[in-house]
Amino acid sequence: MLRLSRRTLLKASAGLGLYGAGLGAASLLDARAQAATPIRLQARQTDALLNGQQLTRGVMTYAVDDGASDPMPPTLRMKRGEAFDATFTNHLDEPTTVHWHGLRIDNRMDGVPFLTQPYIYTGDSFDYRFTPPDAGTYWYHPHCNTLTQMGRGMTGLIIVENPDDPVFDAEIALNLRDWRLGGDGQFIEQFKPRDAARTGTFGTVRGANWQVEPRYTAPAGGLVRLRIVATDVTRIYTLKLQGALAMIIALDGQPLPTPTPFDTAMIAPGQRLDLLLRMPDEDGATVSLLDIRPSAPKTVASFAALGSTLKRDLQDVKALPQNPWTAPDLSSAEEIPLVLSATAENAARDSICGTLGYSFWAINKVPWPGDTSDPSAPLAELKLGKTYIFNLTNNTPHAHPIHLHGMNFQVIASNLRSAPPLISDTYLVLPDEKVQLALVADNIGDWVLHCHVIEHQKTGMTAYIRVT
Ligand SMILES: [Cu+2]
Repeated sequence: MLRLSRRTLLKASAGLGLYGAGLGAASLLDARAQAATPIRLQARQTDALLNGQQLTRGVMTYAVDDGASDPMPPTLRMKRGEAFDATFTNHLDEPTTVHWHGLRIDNRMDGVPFLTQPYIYTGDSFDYRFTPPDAGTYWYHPHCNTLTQMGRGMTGLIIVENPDDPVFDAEIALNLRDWRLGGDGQFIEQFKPRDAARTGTFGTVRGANWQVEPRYTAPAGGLVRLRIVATDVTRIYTLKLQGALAMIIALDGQPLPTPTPFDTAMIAPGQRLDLLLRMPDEDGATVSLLDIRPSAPKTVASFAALGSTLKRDLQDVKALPQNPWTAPDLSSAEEIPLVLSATAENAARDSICGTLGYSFWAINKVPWPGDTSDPSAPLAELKLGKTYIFNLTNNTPHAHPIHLHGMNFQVIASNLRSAPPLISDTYLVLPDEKVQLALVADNIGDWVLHCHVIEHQKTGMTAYIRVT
């Protein structure tokens, strides 16, 4: 399904000269807009109703002020090219950090303990200040004791606005993630070693926006921007809509040059899908968002048409404005091998940011469990401004969403599918796939790349590259 729909996408967008040289990331990264009014962001522990029946204790979350009533982490709104300023305070009983997934920002703000900043102890604060260069749909989460902290709730959405975006009749953002709860509604063990060595351990309660099959309303006959973010630690979704037509308008935050008819799409942990949904004309008619992977379709969320029809037309909507992007110079590119494999060597030592105690995975034969000190040497050292091609080879029988911090890459070629010329920060590499990802090293610093199945990340599938 995925291959077909991504191939369709490629056909639709091929040959348009898309993603041409933009402003260049550096110019926007260097731009420092007027100081924003700081928000106060905190990590805290709470109780929450996650399965619709019992209150779950020991939930970990974010809040923007002390009196927050909604337990779900707030969706943070930023503006492209304008400063964002958050004073973050840790009210958990353990250290944490904040990583801003997909935002190409200053390395010191990237939130990776040991590599970019010290972890933030209980009661301590850290000022996260940066200017997002790209509009789109992103998210934030910890990079310390990641499986526990994310598994217990710490995954929130980020919407970076562009004043030139088309106006929609409604916007709905969906934070897709599951929970590992027992029959009493309380957390059970976050992972099973035998599953960590395979696809990862799945949740027992499926969720969207911390609800089970939530239902929303939107104007009948209206155009809805649906921002979908897969923040689960394990689950790969294959999404399909029932009861309405839609167009894909952005993937992983990056606008498609031409909106493309939506059939199905696979989105893995870390990835985002922006749809333009045309609601039915009839008041009360319902649209369902389904996950059809692996077998029996499950309803993720539904949308009911409300009122008399607005009679909008899907074809009315133009492409979202492109983000700045420096096209890789493939003629001068240096190639870097990046081989994913299984291993049993070097089980992780204990760390203040948590280890799972196992080693199952490696990148270029080196297992590093992430969130720990001593990551050995960088996988590669890159020169600022130069183009590189990662030859990513998956020698495992499992799919891995490989996420790179701080920079975007462009998909160049794959041995399994027509390579959509997508720009992204997270690529789902399929079993036995070899794919080429090209990028211009345009952001100085040490940048982690890792599998976003967090059990894989935490049992060895983590490395970092250095840009100087
Ligand atoms: Cu993986």
